[in-house]
Amino acid sequence: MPTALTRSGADPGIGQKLHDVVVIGSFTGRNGRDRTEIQLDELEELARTLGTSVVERSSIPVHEPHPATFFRSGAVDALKARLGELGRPAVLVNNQLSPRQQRNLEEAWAVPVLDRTEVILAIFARRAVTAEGKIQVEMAQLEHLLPRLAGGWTHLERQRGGVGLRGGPGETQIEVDRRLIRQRIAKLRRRLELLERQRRTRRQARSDVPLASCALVGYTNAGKSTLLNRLTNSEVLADDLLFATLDPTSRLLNLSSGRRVILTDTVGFIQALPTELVEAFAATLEEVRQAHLLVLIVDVSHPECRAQLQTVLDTLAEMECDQPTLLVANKIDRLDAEALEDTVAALEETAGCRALRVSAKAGTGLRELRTALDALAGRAVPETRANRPLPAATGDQLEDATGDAEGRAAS
Ligand SMILES: Nc1nc2c(ncn2[C@@H]2O[C@H](COP(=O)(O)OP(=O)(O)OP(=O)(O)O)[C@@H](O)[C@H]2O)c(=O)[nH]1
Ligand SMILES: [Mg+2]
Repeated sequence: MPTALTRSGADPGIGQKLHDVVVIGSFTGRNGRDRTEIQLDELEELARTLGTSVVERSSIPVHEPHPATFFRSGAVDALKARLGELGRPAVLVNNQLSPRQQRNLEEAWAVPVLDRTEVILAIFARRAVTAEGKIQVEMAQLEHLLPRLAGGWTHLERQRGGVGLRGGPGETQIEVDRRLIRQRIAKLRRRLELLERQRRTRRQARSDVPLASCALVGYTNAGKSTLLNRLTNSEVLADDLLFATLDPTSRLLNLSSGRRVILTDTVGFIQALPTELVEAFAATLEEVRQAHLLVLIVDVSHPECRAQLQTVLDTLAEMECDQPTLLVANKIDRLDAEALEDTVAALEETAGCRALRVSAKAGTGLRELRTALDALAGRAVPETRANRPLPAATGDQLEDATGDAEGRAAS
């Protein structure tokens, strides 16, 4: 069912609804064009994830962004005519637009214009399930909205019929809106801090039981949730959509030595993750930072898998994550032997380590993955009475009967 998209994404049903969209990107030089086309593929995927239908895409040469409209006036006029022919679909722009550029383009084209950050924010708003997830998304949206409140373009007015609480004499509606938004952000931050304290307590309770914790990380749609489900017989939502997972989910995984580890599925990474989101999702990302081990999953069948791996490595470096990491080349069922060799070699070169070949869907390579995890977990967390592996034979039996024994652990 195609769902409507609003500018903020927070209130589907209020504000402008988008069904058909045009995606636009800019490029400089010939090589730049190829890069832009790849990014537009991803923007189309994001649009599809939102339930909108992409009716056209175009890449426009931009040598120097125009301060007022990003694109040159010739291109703005040409697009205006084309948008008219297409029945005025909304426009998704791959570039980060300044509030002024965005406003001017909306006025020139008389259609909603969303930049990439807003598209991602709207998807996150759709996906958020837990209280923490919802607060994090709302905070990110308000942070994004704040600089965009300007004369004649107040989102609050448009979306919620204005806030209508004028303060002291001389305070304009925009100033009131800004003040109210700041207050709301402060309130959300306090609530988030409370939830973060609870999360910390849960994490503390887990670390009292000295089990190794392992976070599944990777580009969005790499197969993290599918792998978690496979390994622990769980039913976390796994779907061919970007950002199917927002909230971290943890499961207990029994390994064949009898050692147990806590496996946590996390939100996927994407290139140029909006800074508003990185800040708002600090608590969620903390799960990754705190894990003893990482399993870094790459979709080998994606044409951009090497660049995606690089994005994940860069993001982990920015987050100052330097835990022992297993590199997993996933979806090997989708490549022939030769292509697989080349791709895995390229990934290993990028990461500077060997990769395990896995198909989370078909269940290939999981034994090797479990063995590698087992060894790494043994090194990461010192053995105590509480976490000592059971004798191997018992461990095997456990593994055979893992079905319900594993799973449903700490969350
Ligand atoms: N062919 C094939 N498809 C796979 C494999 N692993 C996962 N998929 C598919 O890839 C898609 C994405 O899988 P998810 O497990 O949701 O990916 P994710 O990394 O959790 O994605 P986000 O939560 O959106 O970041 C789904 O349609 C899966 O069925 C695999 O080994 N082979
Ligand atoms: Mg997922």
